[in-house]
Amino acid sequence: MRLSLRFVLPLMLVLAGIAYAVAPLVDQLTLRWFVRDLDIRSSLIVNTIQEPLQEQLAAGKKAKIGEFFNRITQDERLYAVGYCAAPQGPALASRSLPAEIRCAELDRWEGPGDHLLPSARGPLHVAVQPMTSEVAPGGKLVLVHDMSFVTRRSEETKRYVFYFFMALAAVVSLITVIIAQLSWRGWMAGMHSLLRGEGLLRQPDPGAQPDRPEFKPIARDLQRLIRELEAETRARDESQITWTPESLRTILHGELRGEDVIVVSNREPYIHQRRGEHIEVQRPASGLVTALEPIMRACSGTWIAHGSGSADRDVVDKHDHIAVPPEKPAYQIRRVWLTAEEEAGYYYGFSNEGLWPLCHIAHVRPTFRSGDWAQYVAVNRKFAQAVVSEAKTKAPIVLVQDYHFALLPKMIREELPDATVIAFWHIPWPNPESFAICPWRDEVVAGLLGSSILGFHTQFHCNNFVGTVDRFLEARVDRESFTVSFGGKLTAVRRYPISIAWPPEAEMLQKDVSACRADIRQMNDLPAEHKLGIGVDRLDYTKGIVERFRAIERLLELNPQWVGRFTFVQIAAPTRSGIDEYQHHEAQVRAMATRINGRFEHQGPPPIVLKVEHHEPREVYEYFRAADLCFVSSLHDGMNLVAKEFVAARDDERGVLILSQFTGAARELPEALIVNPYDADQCAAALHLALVMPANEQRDRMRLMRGLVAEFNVFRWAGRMLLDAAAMRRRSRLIDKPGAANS
Ligand code: ADQ
Repeated sequence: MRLSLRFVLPLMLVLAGIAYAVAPLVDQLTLRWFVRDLDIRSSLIVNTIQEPLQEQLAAGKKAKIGEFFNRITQDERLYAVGYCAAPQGPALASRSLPAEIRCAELDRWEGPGDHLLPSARGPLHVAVQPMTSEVAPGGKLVLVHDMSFVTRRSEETKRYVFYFFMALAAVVSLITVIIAQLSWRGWMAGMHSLLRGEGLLRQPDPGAQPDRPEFKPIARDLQRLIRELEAETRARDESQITWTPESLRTILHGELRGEDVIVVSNREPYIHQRRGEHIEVQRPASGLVTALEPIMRACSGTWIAHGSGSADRDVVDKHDHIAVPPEKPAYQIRRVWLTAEEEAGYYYGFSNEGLWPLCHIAHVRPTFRSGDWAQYVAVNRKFAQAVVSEAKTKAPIVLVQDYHFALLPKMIREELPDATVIAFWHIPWPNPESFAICPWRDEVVAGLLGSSILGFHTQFHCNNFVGTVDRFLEARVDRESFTVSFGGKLTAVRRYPISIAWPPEAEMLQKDVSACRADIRQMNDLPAEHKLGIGVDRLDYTKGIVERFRAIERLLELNPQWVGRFTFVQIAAPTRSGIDEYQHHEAQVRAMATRINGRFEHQGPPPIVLKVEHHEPREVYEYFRAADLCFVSSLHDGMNLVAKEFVAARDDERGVLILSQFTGAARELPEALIVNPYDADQCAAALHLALVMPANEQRDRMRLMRGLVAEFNVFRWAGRMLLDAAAMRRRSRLIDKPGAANS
C-alpha cells in the first residue's frame, strides 16, 4: 500500500502538470478552428443576403434595410450586421453594431488575422466582405459574430483534458503497481528459497515439479554473488571504521541493542587474591580480556569463568556473581567453582596434556587419559548449566573461548536451540591425520559444530578443521561458503585474526626510548652501546625457546664479532608447572642458557640473560623499547601477540622483528624477517642481518607493520565476530518469518 502511494502520487502530480501545460495549446488551436469556421460562415451569409439587400438598396428603402438587419441578427451567433456604401458615410446597421466599427476604419478588419473585438459579453468576431453594386461600387458588408460560446467551450475542453490525464495516471499507476507487486512477491519467494538453499537448487516439494538441473549452476552463481557482495560491502564498511573501544561499543549498541551477551572462558578477567589481611584485585595481562571487555561493557553482559583466585569466593554474592570493573561496575562475572580433581583432569589433563600438544606441531606427544576426558566432559557440562542459568532470554549470544570448551557449543545448543554461539579456537588446528590421534576426536569436532560461528586465526586452520569434519563426520561441507551442515544445523567456519589494543595504553609508551635503552642496559650490567635482543613468552615448549638459544649460539659461532657485544634477554613467565613436560622444558631451557653463557661469557657480558618470572606489561614494554631486535621463534602458534606488541611498542619506528614462519602473525607481518626456527643457520643469519640493518630499512619495515596492527586491532577482531553474528540472527529471523520481508 505504501509502495502504491509512493508511486501513484508523484505520477498524478506529473500528469496534472502536463495537463496544465497542454490546456492553453488546446485552447489556441480550437480558437483558430472557430475563427476559420466563422470566416466561412460570414461568406455564406453574405452570399445569401447579397441579392435581397441590393434590391432594397436599389429601391432606396433604408428603413427596411435596418429592419432586415435586425431580423437576421436574431440568430444566436450573429451579433450585428452593417453595410457601408462608402468610407465617408454612416453605416446602415442593426441596432447592435458596436460603436468601434466605423465605415472609415473598415481596413482594420480586412486582410489576414483573427479580427477579434473585445466586449463586455466576450470576444466578437468581425468579418468585412465586399458587396459591390452599381449604386455603390465600394460597398462593404460587416458581419459581427458573438464568440462567447468559444470561451465556454474552451473551459470545457480544459476540464476534459485535465480529467483525461488524471484517468490516464490512475490507469498507468494501477497497471504498474500490479506488475510491481507480482514481481516483488516472485522475487522475495525466490530469494527466500535461495537463502534456504532451496528454489533452483532443490525442489522443496518433490511432488510439485521435476528437478531443474539446468538452473543449478545459475543458482549457485547467484548464491556466490550474494555472498561476495555481502563480503565486499562488509569489507568496505569495515575499512571506513576506525576500531576503538568506543567505536566497538557504539556499533554494538546499534547492532545488538538489548541482546543478551555471555562470554565463557577458563581465565577470569578479574581475579581476587588474598594478601595477608587484604584482598587484591589482579587483572591478567591478556589480549582476550582487552578485546572482550568493551563488548561486556556495551551490552552489560555476563562473563562466566573459573573462579581461581584465593579470595574469589569471599567477594561474590549468593549467586556467585561479582560486578566489575571494581571502580565502575558495568557487567557481571559469574564464577564457576572446580574441585582439585576437576581442575587436574579438565585443565591440566585433557586440555593441556592432550589438546594443546595435539594441536601444536611441536613434537611433544599428547597424553590422553579416559579419567581426564570424563572430567573435561563434566566441567564442560557445568559451564553449560551456568550459561543456561545466566541466560536472560531464549536466544542469547554466547562467546565461547578456546580449547578448554570444545564440547560447550553443542551442550548449549541442546538446552537453548535459538542461542547464537560463537566459539573461538585460539590455538592452531592440525591436519586431519594429526587430529585423528585423539580418541574422542568425533565428540570434540561434533561439540564444536554446535557453534553458529567457529573462528580461527588463519585460513589454514579453517581449512584443516573443515578437512577434519569431512574426514570423520557424516556432515555436509560446503567449501565455497565455508559452512558445515551437521545434524540439521549450520556452522560457519571463519577466519578472525586476533590482535592487540591499538593504540597501546599511553602509560606503556610514556618513557622515552633512549631512557628505556639506557635504564635496561644499566639494570642488566650492560655497556651503553651494547646490542640487545629480547624474547617474551610463557615458558612453553611450543614457543621455540630452545631453538632460539641454539640460533644465538650459532650467530656467535658464525659471526664472532658479536661475542661480548650482543646479549639476548629472555623473559619467560612460568606456566603449567604442574605438568611434567613443562618441568623438563624449563630445566632444558635453564641448562642451555647456562651452557651457552659458559662458552662465551669470558669475553664480556653473557650472550643470554634468562629471567623466569612474570613481568608487568609496562616492564615488558620497556624491554621492547630498549631492544635492537625481538626474536619470536614459535614452533607453532595460533597467532602470537608478542610480535604485535613489539611492533606497537616501537613508536620510534626502529628495531627489527625476527618472526617464525609457523606463527599466525607471520601471515600478517611479512615485513618482519621470517625464519624457520628449526634452521639454526638461517636464524643466525637473520640475527646478524637485524644487528646490522640500516636505520632507514628498519623504519620502512616497522612503519608497514605498525600500519597493519593499527588497522587490524583487537577491537576489529571482536567487532567483526559480533557483527557477523548479528547479521546471521537478522538473516535467520527473515527466513523464519518470510512475511516480515513484505511488510
Ligand atoms: P599464548 O600462547 O599465551 O596465547 P601469545 O599470543 O604470545 O601466546 O600471548 C602471550 C601474552 O602474554 C602476551 O600478551 C605477552 O605479552 C604476555 N606475556 C608473555 N610472557 C610474559 C611474561 N613473562 N610476563 C608478562 N607477560 C607475558 C594463545 C595462543 C596464541 C594466541 C593467543 C591469543 O597460543 O597463539 O595468539 O592465545 O589468541
